[in-house]
Amino acid sequence: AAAEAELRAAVADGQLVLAYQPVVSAVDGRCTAVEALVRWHHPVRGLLGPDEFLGLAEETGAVLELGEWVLRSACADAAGWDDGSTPVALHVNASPVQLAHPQFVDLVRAALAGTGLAADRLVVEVTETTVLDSPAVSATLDELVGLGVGVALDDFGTGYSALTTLRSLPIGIVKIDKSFVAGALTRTADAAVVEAIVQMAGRLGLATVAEGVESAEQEAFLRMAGITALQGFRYLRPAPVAEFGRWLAGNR
Ligand code: G
Ligand code: G
Ligand code: NA
Ligand code: MN
Repeated sequence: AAAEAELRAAVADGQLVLAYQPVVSAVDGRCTAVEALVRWHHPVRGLLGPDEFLGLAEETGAVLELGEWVLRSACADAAGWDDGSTPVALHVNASPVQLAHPQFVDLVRAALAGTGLAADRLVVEVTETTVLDSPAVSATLDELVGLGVGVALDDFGTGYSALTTLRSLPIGIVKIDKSFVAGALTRTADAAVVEAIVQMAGRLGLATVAEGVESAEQEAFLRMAGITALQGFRYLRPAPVAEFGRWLAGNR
């Protein structure tokens, strides 16, 4: 309970910050999107990553306030990157608890209206487990798509229901989990999985993003496989908003 109170206070007291990591086109290397990743500047423990507090946030429901803060802050930042000619989509992660909340769509609508970000600039990232767990999630995703918001399936390949999920939900983007990218050059099975996902997604009319790209060799393999876009330390590590803004100015 102490930890929960501490987390809720962190949201209210401005201890959360966002890091931004770009997604670049596999065709020309230009930035097409950016993912917002939350961190907690803890007054005593220092900078914490999501793995250190999202579990607690989910269990306690504090993830609702946290998620609202992330949405509003990221949409406000993204509205500031609009240069009128080279659109950059904003990817925001949504946890199972957030997606299952009856007010989630209202929250998204309010964040867009409050910041002036166009709905078609926003993409909500969901995981396969999220999608599996709740039947109501499907209706929520349909509503988001109705607004013009995109849906990306995160960490693809690590869950159970990959194929049926892609067919039955309004997903536009598949993000291939970084574990497959990490193994693609050395393990035949990982390379085969990447190639199969890209081909299947292509047949379904979905875009593909490879996560965790670190080397030129990985990038070359992914391009050969027909990937749409790339994300990883090779392009930029998740960066504070000002640093991402400077990087974006030279890469759009
Ligand atoms: O960079 P990194 O350690 O931030 O990301 C770890 C995990 O935390 C990723 O799986 C990412 O999807 C998740 N994550 C990052 N930011 C958020 C957020 O704002 N909300 C939710 N629900 N998950 C996030
Ligand atoms: O699950 P989600 O994909 O949203 O998580 C993104 C996580 O992957 C974050 O923790 C982020 O810091 C990390 N990440 C981003 N790019 C790379 C990369 O090139 N290599 C590795 N190992 N991790 C990465
Ligand atoms: Na993500
Ligand atoms: Mn992922």
